[in-house]
Amino acid sequence: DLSLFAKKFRGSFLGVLTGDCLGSPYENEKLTSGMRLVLQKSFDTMEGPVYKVIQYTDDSAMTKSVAESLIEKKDLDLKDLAMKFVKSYYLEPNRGYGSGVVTVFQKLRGSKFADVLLPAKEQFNGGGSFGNGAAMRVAPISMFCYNNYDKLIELAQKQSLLTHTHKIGVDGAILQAMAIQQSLHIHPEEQFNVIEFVDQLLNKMKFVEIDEEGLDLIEAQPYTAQLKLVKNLLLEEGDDNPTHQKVIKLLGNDISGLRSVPTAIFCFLRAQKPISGINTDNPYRRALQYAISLGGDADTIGSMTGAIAGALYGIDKIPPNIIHHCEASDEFCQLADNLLDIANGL
Ligand code: 8NA
Ligand code: MG
Ligand code: MG
Ligand code: MG
Repeated sequence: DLSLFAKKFRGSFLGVLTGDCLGSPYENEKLTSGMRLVLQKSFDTMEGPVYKVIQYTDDSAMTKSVAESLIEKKDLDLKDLAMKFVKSYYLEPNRGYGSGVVTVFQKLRGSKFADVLLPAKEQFNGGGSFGNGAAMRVAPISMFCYNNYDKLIELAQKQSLLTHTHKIGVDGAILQAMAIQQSLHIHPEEQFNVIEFVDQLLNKMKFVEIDEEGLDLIEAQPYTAQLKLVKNLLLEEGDDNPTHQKVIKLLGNDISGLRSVPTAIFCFLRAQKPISGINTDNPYRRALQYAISLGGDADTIGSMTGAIAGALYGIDKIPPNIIHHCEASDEFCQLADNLLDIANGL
């Protein structure tokens, strides 16, 4: 029998994988209500016998590297992680990486990893990437630091700097890491308050989003502002509220950290209650299907939602056939188990 945390670690890892795999066919799509019906049918099919295995993309590939490096080095070793990212990219370059991050991989390899932090700093004329790439791969950090909040913040930030140095890219990873850690510490049978979940994140982000002056940001505390919107949207009543259109307009569904990480947190929390057009009793599936139904960066938002939801519910609540429809699911289970051993200092 697996321990509670073993189930939760597996759940979060398989959350990353299932969200990525099931979301990838919808990446860059704007879903009509007809397509959301197709999505419902496709999820129904995925809960049935395995008839095909869906490939994972960059989200899972990079998460896998983070996990493997933490397991091997028993700590965050930036040079080792940079080498693992680059090796994984050159072995399988067609996993759907962001167009900017490929430049980082080329420079890392070209410079023989002389200064692993330099290529990321040079991105976008020195501004750094604000993409969600550092957030989408952060789940193993939440697990490695599941009992240590200060270390969680430190390592979530550090691992970001290999590819994303823009404050939006880094803080998105920190926020996603916090959300996963919070979920790990909620009992799956517990009735928890979704507003309190957001309030806890708001209290923590207050201390992360300081000293923003001088940055060319619309808001001084942009993630805090988005989390307040998440709260307001969660307070709306009715199965068909808020509308997809409203969520996409206010929270976003794109490749930036700012307009995808709070969206994933919202999807996870909104799915605690029924959502019209999503016919399932399983809250994990509801969260995943809802996240993907928003379209846009569907694999990454699906994957981040899956990581948070899986950390709460654990692997027992993820429909087994959905797991088996995804490439490398056994390997992801094994990584979760190994990471728990490392996190517990074994
Ligand atoms: P990234 O660092 O390359 O950023 C992604 C994109 O965001 C860049 O290519 C730019 O277009 C834009 N961007 C980021 N920072 C800036 C900036 N400072 N100024 C102007 N533009 C900027 O990649 P990432 O690792 O953050 O990945 C983010 C997303 O890209 C993920 O969803 C990932 O899956 C991937 N993606 C791939 C496809 C695809 O077609 N395969 C489609 C969408 C997203
Ligand atoms: Mg992807
Ligand atoms: Mg990744
Ligand atoms: Mg994506």
